[in-house]
Amino acid sequence: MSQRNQTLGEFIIENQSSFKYTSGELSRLINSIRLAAKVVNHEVNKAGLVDILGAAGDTNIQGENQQKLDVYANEKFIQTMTDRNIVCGIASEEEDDFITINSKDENHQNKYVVLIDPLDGSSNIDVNVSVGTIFSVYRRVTPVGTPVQLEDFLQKGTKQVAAGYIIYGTSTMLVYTTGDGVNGFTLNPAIGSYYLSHPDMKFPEDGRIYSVNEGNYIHFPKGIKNYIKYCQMEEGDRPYTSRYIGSLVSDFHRNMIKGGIYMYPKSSKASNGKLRLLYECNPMAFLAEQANGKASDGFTRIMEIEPTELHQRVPFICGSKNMVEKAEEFMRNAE
Ligand code: P6P
Repeated sequence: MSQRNQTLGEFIIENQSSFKYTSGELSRLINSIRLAAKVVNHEVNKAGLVDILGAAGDTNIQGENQQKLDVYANEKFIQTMTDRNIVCGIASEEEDDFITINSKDENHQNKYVVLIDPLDGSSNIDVNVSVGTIFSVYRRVTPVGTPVQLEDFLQKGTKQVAAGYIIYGTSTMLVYTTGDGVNGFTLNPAIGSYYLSHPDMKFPEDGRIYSVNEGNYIHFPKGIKNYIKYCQMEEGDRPYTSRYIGSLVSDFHRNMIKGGIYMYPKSSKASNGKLRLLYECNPMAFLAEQANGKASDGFTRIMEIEPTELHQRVPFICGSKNMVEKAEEFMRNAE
């Protein structure tokens, strides 16, 4: 049983035995993410003071301007996991292709791959709005000791062994699951330790918050339009409240605590939506389901979608179970 104010390190050790792949490697992986998050948090928190704002001048494979902090966060997470000889491969939103990491110890071959969005919502950085890091962990499927392959990354979300996010907000939190519930740890920046502040997090079955960019309303499918109008109706427990931060991690985190639904549907402008399946939707779906929530593309469970490309996008609806099921009902009825 986890105790409040337990440190993340104590929690990992106490729960390591409950993880079916007990080898300590996953614990070391979570620890490396914890360390990188502290380093990135330090930079995010002083972004306004140091010339680290603004685009790095390049654009990533998504065609999005790379903010310097995007590049910095990407480098820090990759370097931290590489230096600690924990994973055999990394895929990142900021990298066109996956990165192969050869073990430094021929007697120990690594078996995990990590997929990461190093700084999601980065367009919020220079307006001082919270941003986040999202990560997803799989066991490789190709032979241990051989170079990692694309198929090690193109696995269904149901195969994830761990997933989580760091939210750089009014406080910095690490929220993750290894398939045995969701726990949230808050960083005490004064001493650099994370403390278990949100044990066993759960989505309320229902909620009163809907999160969607209504600026795209006219481009949405009819089912989504009908669901948004349903949310706005004066009837029963509605109208709901619209809250959209423009940072998936922040909207998801608030909805998990208060109850709510987040939607990034497909549209006539984006035929598969905007969010990436492998390092945004799958990890958030794993967390949602572990917290009694739900995540689909409007018709199919996100974690059942068979990946075909590293940076593929999917429509994403995620949050309180009853709200997601109501949105799915509107999508089905509009077919
Ligand atoms: P839009 C950030 O770029 C992101 O990937 C999510 O964090 C966020 O919810 C969404 O895109 C915002 O996109 O098109 O509404 O600005």
